[in-house]
Amino acid sequence: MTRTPAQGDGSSRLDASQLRALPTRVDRPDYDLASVRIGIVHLGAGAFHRAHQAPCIDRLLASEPDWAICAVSLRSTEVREALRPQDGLYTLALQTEPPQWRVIGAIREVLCAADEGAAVLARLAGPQVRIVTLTVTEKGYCLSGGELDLAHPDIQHDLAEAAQPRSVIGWLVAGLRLRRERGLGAYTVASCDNLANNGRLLEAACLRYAQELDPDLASWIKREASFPCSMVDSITPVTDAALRQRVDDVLGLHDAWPVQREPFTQWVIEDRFCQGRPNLAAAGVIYSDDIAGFDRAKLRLLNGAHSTLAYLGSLLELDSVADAMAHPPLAQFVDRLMRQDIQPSLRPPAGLDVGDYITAIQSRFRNPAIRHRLAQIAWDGTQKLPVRLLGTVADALTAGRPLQRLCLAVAGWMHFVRRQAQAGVALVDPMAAELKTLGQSCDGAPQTDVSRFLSLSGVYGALAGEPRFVSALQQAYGALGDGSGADVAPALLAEAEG
Ligand code: CS2
Repeated sequence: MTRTPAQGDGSSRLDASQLRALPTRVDRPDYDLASVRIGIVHLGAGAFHRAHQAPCIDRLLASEPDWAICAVSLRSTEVREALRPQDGLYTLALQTEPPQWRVIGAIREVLCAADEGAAVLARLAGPQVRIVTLTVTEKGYCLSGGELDLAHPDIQHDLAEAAQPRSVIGWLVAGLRLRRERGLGAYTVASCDNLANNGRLLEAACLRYAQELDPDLASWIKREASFPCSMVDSITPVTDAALRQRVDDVLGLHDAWPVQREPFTQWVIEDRFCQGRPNLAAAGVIYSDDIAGFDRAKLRLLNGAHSTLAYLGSLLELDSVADAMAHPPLAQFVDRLMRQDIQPSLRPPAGLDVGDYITAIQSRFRNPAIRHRLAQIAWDGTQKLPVRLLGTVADALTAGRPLQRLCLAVAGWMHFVRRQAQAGVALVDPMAAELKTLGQSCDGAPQTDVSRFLSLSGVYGALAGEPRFVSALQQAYGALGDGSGADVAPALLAEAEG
């Protein structure tokens, strides 16, 4: 796209003073930035929050000015460096054809907990803050086998230095502790991460940690705070150079960190807010008492299929989700996996037609306007596998349903890890060091390789001792041969047609 003089030369930075002069095709806040107040602290200021929850809140601020956001990165200073000079503003690109552009103003403050801990604590314990939301990914919860891992180095650190925590759990409880000391009410802690039962898991983790610090504090949190469960959905590829360039061209200004997402977005949440909430429904949020029904369907179908495409697609040397969906054996395999293996394990909420839901997910995966890299989805397999695939495996075992397609997906991850480790490619995973050693020690023999992986007890749990699972996994691992495209494609075809 070429720049026109009317759009400026892209050398000035997006900030509040530029809002009025933005090109008309760029949507912008319909409220005065200076007159809204911070009522939400968000932990984990990554692209997903900025593409999903923040735009929702942005829609509400004109009528409910008390709910602007303070976005906190726990470790990295990058988001702060990008957004603070821009008065918290950034561009959201909705990837339709043509894209829709929107400057979001809901984030009125950006902090980094690593070097602005006092400011973060002051916000958390400020009387006007009533909700803390979080997107810190599965690993941010410091869980092992679904419970708080007290041996986790960050939790160990926080238990010793509770006023200067590092972990999400440590920050949430430090804020609550100070509020209690100040005679303020607790806040609602709303997890927006891809974990089944996310609110309950988080509540249990916070209570466990607080119990170690001070049992009275734990009782107070249990009584006063609330931890609604939620299901969040919107495909949000990482920001790439093409997006940055396009945004600068459209704005005629430089935006240091725009974000993008597909047009579809969903946020379903339990209506359990201990200190009130904005009218989220006015921004399209659904309140439901049956989050489990929604999140199981989403995590197992969408995320389970995503991870399957990521590992098997990477072995086939494909690059994006749309490329993987254009690969007939892989697309057919995933369709069967979703309809025949995952669908029977769901308890869909009233009104959800699972067949239509699957069709809609596959068409979102095919969206040609979005380039969602398989490498991004492949991150953090040790955290994602249990939530996305292994629960379905466990249910299939109990119900006596076939396991071979599900095991092919799980074995795809094993081959992926083995090949990356042996090629010297770094894995992005909290267990990367362990996976590297494990992958390097594999020799391609199904029995021994599979038993090496099954020793990752935090990943497989009790499944590692299930003979039917172990033998189906060995078979699937063997069927994928050496994990090269030449071996993977026929294995998929056999399962897609068999
Ligand atoms: C993806 C998710 O990166 C991943 O692992 O599966 O981020 C997915 O795009 C979102 O959950 C969609 O809501």
